[in-house]
Amino acid sequence: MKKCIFLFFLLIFHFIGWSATLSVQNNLQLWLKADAGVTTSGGYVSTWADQSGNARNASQSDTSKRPVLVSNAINGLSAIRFDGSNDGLLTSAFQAFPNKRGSVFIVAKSVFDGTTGHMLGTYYSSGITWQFYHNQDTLLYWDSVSADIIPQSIVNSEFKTYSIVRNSNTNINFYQNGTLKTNFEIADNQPEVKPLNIGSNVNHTNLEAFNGDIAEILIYGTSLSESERASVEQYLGEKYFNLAPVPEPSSLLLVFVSIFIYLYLKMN
Ligand SMILES: [Ca+2]
Repeated sequence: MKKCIFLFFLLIFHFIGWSATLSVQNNLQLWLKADAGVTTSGGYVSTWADQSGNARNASQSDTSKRPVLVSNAINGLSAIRFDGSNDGLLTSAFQAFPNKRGSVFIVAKSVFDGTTGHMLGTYYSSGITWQFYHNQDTLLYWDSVSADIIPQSIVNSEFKTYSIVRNSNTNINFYQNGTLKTNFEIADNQPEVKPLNIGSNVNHTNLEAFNGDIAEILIYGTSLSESERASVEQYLGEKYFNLAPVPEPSSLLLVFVSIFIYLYLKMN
């Protein structure tokens, strides 16, 4: 019985301390993850439900444009696969960069097919919009005013975490798997309130369909601090890339509680 109680506490410690949890949730505008909230029909994704609490669910009514839910795509977890032809999902309209600030995280795998692949953005035919897309191994930013390229930012057929932080009116920092790769200057603009296109420009004739998988997307309506950004990347790293967990203060407390209980039981 005493051993059972001890093991029970160890079990609690294990699940609280070592499961990947997202601790930074302030100003979270959109949170899509392929291991939750995916509605399929015949294997094709009709709705990818927003986990941020804002109900900005991504959906596709045209069955020929629905991506596929692939199980066991990365580290035993699911991902959404876009066919590079015409697949794309669309959210309700919102401002992804309020006051010209924002932080975007994407866990994705590109499969080079010789064409441009739109991963994420609000690209339309007119207005100030934004778009992150790739052309082979180069990630590009385009906002209808300014454009920039991040050379060799994409590795073919490999999942990576891409983090994009707009931390001033005119600067964007770009990180790959938690490492700063480059920063680049953009025009001092305010993107318009638009639905978010995922996987292709489903609202535009220039589809630029993305060929590859997306496992998770997080968009914050603020420029995250260095420690907040690192915390989000830690969560994604533990979940998808077997990054060693960093014990939180709460789990360290549980270790001491577990040891205390063990010693107490031993003495009695
Ligand atoms: Ca299709």
